[in-house]
Amino acid sequence: MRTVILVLGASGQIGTELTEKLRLLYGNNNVIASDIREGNTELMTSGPFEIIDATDKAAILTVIHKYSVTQVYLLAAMLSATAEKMPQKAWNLNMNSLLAVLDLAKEKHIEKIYWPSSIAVFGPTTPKQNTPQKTVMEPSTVYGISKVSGEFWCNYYHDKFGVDVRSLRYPGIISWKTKPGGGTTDYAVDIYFKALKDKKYECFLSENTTLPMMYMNDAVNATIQLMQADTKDIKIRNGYNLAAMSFTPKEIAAEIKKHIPDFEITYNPDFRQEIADSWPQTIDDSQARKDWNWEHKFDLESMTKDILESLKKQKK
Ligand code: AKB
Repeated sequence: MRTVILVLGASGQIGTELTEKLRLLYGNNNVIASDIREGNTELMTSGPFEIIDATDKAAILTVIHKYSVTQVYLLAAMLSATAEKMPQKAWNLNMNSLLAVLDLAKEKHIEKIYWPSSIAVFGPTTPKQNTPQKTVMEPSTVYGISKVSGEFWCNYYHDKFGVDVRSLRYPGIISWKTKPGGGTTDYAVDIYFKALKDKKYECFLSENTTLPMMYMNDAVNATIQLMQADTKDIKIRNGYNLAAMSFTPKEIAAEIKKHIPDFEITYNPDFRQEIADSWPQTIDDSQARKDWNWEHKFDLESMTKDILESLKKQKK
C-alpha cells in the first residue's frame, strides 16, 4: 500500500524541515505540502504544494481525494505567546483543524494522523522536575488549554472510533532553517541569529529560566519514528512526553560564547516569563524510549556547534 502524506502547516518552523525529510523518505510526489500561505521556494518546487486553511475540512478533503492521501501531519497551530494575545483565534485554529482531521479519519478518508502536543499541556501545579508521562495537567495558557483539550480529543477518537492518531509533547524546538513565530521558547532560536549578526542579544526570559528544549533534527526524527512505529507499540494516544536537553538563557549564552567570545547577553523579561514559569523544567520521556525506542542525539554543545556552523556556511 502506497503512503501519500499531506502536511498541513508545511511552511512553518517544523513543517518545513519535516516535509523535506518526508520527501526524502517517501518520494517528492508522495508528500503534499500545504499551508495557508506560500512557503520557501524549495518547499513549493520540490513536490506538490497546495494552499489550504487547516480549519477547512472540505478543502482538506478535496486535496485528500486529488492525491489519494493516506496520512495527514497537522502542524498548523498558533503558539503560546501569540495565543495569549488572540485567544479566540488560537482556539479556533488549534481546535477546529484537529477536529476536522480527526473526523476525516473517523470517516475513513485517511488512515493515520500526526498531531503535535506540547509541554504547554502542563501548568504551575505539575511537578517541574522530571515531569512524568501521567501527571497533573492544569495549563494556565490559552495554547496549553488547546493542547490539553486536543490530547483528550485524540484519545477519544482513538478509543471510540479506532482512529490511528499519534502525538508528541514537543519541548521548545530549536532550528536554523526556518524561524518559529509566537512561541515562548523562541528565544533559543533568535539568540543564534543575533549572536552571529550583532554579537549581542536581549533575552525576554530571565537568566535562570530552565526549559526543556530539542534540536530540530531530533524532533523531525522522533516524529517520523513515532509515525512509522508498529501500532502495537503505541501505548499512548494523547501525547508522548519527549525530551533531549534542558537549559537556561545563561547556559545557552555561555555555550555560544565558546564560539563567539565577545557575545553578550542581557535580560529584559516580558509577559512570556510567566508562561515559561508555568512549564516544567525537565521531562521524563522514558515511556517513549521504552515503547518505540526513542533516543535523542543532540545536546546543547553539539546543537550549538551544528547551528553556528550551518548558519556561517549559509551566509557564504
Ligand atoms: C511555544 O513556546 O509556544 C512552543 C511550545 C513549547 O510548544 N515552542
